[in-house]
Amino acid sequence: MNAPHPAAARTTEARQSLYRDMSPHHLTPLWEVLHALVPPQPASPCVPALWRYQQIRPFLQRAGEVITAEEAVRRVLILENPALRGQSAVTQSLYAGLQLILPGEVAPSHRHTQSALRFIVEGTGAYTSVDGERTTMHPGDFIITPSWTWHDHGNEVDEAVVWLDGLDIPMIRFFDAGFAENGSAKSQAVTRAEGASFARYGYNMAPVRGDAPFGATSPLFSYPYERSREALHQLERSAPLDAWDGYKLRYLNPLTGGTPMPTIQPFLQRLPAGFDGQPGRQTDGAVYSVVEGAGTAYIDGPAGPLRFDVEARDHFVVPSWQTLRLQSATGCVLFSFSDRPVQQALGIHKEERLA
Ligand code: 1HN
Repeated sequence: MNAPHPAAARTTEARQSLYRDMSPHHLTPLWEVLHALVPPQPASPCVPALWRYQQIRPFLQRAGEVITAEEAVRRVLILENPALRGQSAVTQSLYAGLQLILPGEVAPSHRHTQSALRFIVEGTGAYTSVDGERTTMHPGDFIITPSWTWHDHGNEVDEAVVWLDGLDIPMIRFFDAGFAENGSAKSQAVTRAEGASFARYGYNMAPVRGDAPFGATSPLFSYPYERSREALHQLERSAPLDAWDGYKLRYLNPLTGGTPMPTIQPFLQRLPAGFDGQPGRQTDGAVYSVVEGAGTAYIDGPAGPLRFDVEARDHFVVPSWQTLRLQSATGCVLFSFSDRPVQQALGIHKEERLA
């Protein structure tokens, strides 16, 4: 190798000496990091990951043996992105976990700035209370805990109930904007009949007077699977199949037609038997919960192509801007959620349909 030109060597030395001298003053040269700061395209540190229910269910069982829901406050196994261990994050902006509540247990009342969704994975009959109203959980129900609303969960039936929690924890942490407090009672007082929110907002109608009770969040806090599944079923009979998504619907806030939660958009989709989807990518990384049936997710990113063969109750994450292709030989239903509403509010959401 040739020795560096003396002039070049002097320049390098002068630069290094500048960096060294100014570093104690908390100064960094942009030109050394510019490329990484504004990459030509998204370069998520996240990796695709799969949690097979059959493999992880025993850990939930063991969690149920070593700690009560009350002691834990929330007995949850966090689905951590393998590339973000220790950060309680499934993507850079989202948190996901599987929560277990056993017969007779209560997860005590509290509230926080962070918004939560629940997607019921196993068991029927536990309840969640939100703002004085209980709702009973059934597999496939999508339930919202709006920001800063009191919420507690309980199980008064004789089977274990497990659900997927999706929260905007990393986003709120990023903004340093989170508050939380504990309720004075273990379970909040019930002040409205079960179904009161559905009666007002669940039939494509809304009260003539009154404001949105939860601000930017949907006033409908339970979206029963029976209804959403029926919507997909009717869609399948009447609408053309989308070559990328199959039949895919977004849950909506009935008062606005927009996202039910300001920070998270949930979706439900059906891949009919024999579906062989086209590849696509989006800037919103997404968490998937397999509701019914089985299928295959092909995810292609910087780490190379991956294939996840999934079945009901499995969960997987697709990072931002990695290519996803879905297949199902026998048909399946998928629930998913992402930070799309935030990206759309910022005008940065991007989708690319490849073929
Ligand atoms: C929370 O309040 C729940 O209410 C679940 O069930 C998971 C993760 C972090 C912070 C709060 C719940 C949570 C959480």
